[in-house]
Amino acid sequence: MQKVKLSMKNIINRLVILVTTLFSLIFLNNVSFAADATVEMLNKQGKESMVYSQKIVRINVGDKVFWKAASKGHNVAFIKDGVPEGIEKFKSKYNKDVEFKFDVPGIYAYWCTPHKSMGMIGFVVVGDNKSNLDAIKAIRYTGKSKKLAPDLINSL
Ligand SMILES: [Cu+2]
Repeated sequence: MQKVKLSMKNIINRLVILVTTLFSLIFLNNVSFAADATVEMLNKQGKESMVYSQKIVRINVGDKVFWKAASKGHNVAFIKDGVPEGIEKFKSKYNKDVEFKFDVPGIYAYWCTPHKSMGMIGFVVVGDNKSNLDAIKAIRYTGKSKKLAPDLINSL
């Protein structure tokens, strides 16, 4: 009986070590610059509705962001004057997964076209470059997004 208990304890201990190792590997990967990032478009996350799963994403130059259409009725649209100079207009289709490769450093502000005044806004910071921060601050948000934007922009 005692022996069985001990070996069970052993197995559990080994499992704990394994899980902890896996967790720290995943965690460390996220803390250092992730190669790519995934953002989910959601109807609900916690107490928030109409929301991107991550409001701020930091990536390296040349990295891709993947937006997953986890809920229906959303898209990703770069905000006019909310992206580095020379970046073309970008607007994805509703209900579709979409990916964008960020080759120019700077801040990219985007929103969901039908929910842009409901707080469905997001930012991508590429190459830790905030040279267009003034332009980002000048974006005219409306509704709930107007309340959310200042804190987000301050934490870019
Ligand atoms: Cu939306």
